[in-house]
Amino acid sequence: MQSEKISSSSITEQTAAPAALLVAVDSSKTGQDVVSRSLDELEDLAGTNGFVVKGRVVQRLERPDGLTYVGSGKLLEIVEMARDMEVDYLIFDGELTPAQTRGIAEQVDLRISDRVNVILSIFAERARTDEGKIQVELAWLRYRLTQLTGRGVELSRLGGGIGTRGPGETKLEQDRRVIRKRMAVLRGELRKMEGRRQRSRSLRQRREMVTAAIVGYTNAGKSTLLNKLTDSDLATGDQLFMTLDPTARRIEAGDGLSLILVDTVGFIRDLPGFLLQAFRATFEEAASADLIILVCDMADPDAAAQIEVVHHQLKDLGAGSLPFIYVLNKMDIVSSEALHQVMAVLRHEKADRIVQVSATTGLGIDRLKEKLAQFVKETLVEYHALIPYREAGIVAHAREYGSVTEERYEPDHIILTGRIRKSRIGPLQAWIEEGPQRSGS
Ligand SMILES: Nc1nc2c(ncn2[C@@H]2O[C@H](COP(=O)(O)OP(=O)(O)OP(=O)(O)O)[C@@H](O)[C@H]2O)c(=O)[nH]1
Ligand SMILES: [Mg+2]
Repeated sequence: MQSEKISSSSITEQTAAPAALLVAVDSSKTGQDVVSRSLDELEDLAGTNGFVVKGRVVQRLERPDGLTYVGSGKLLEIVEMARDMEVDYLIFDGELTPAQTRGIAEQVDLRISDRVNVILSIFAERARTDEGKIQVELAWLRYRLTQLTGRGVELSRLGGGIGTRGPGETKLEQDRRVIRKRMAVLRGELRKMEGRRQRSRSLRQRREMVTAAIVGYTNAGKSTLLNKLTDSDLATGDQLFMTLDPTARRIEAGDGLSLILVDTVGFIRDLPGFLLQAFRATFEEAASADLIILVCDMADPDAAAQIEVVHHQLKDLGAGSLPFIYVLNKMDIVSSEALHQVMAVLRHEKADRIVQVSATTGLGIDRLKEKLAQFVKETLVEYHALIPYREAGIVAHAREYGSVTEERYEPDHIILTGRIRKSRIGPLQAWIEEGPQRSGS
């Protein structure tokens, strides 16, 4: 976010942070509770983005107005308020359409932003790796394009009949072309990076590594938990979207088995589609894991609703049917309301899939480690197989999806011993010694 520098001679309390007023619409559908929580969150987001929030305005409407979001009358009222509070920004709790952005700008002499813009700005500030930066830029461009498209339609109508071109339209077409070109370049670069990641993913599989993705709402304590589990020091903080780049760490699970833990980008309500799209590769990291560790912020009264948001978005990413472990984090400062509601949401889950921890005090961490070790053991099976030479291809399969500890070439078969993912045992099954198929032979 741009912010004016204060000169050293400045003696007022005025800070460089721009002041903002939050604006929301409360439709009968949403309800007051939901609106006020959404505004709490928007206030956090705005704070993370460097704004100082001076107040909130909620307008009851069936749905946001197509041109002014809150209606012209209300908008005038808001302008008055903003003047009294010395506010420079209005931040709308939603995604403004191009028509609304223009409609509001025509009536209001203030700077305008919305939830999507705020989230995008945070992402832009946070991205550290090349991949993260490219993803953010792609998201910006995709956003710009939707805004331009909307406007373009109207301008071309203004331009007259078919074949005539208004000057605005030509410029727009140029803009769009430039954007599309840049997007193509960025996509190409991303593909190269994804290729690299794919390779390291299959490397992990070949090395028999079971992977767990740590997912959850933003600020739930995912990175803190990963640090605690693996004695690392990834950046954490009481800010939204601290983590934008997935980081993997290895944890020993006993008996010489280990597990790869992957930290991920936090989820949030109304994550704009184009952002999800831009970060898809990152989120897919979670979808390709063997286990989802879903971290909940038990200090947040909204924890139960956050679990549902995460569930929903994971399902969209194709990770809905993976095995889950629910980690109820921040139990050192748990809100009893959150605990009550979360337990209600998880009532159908097996009790041994729920662990209460505190990633800062270490409470419950050993129990979680035990569960992870148990999961690794359940995921892999030990086998001892006699493979006929005509099936020698199975040896490569066994190497790909597990670890081979013994490989001996006897006159009439290959003796193979090792561990393999249960889900990949198929081709080996018939040749396992002491397995049901071989008993008696
Ligand atoms: N009291 C308490 N605070 C915690 C606990 N776990 C995490 N926190 C705090 O919660 C805040 C967020 O923690 P992070 O680990 O950055 O959260 P995250 O889920 O990685 O957040 P994003 O990367 O932004 O999505 C930090 O200020 C942590 O110190 C806990 O068990 N108890
Ligand atoms: Mg994090």
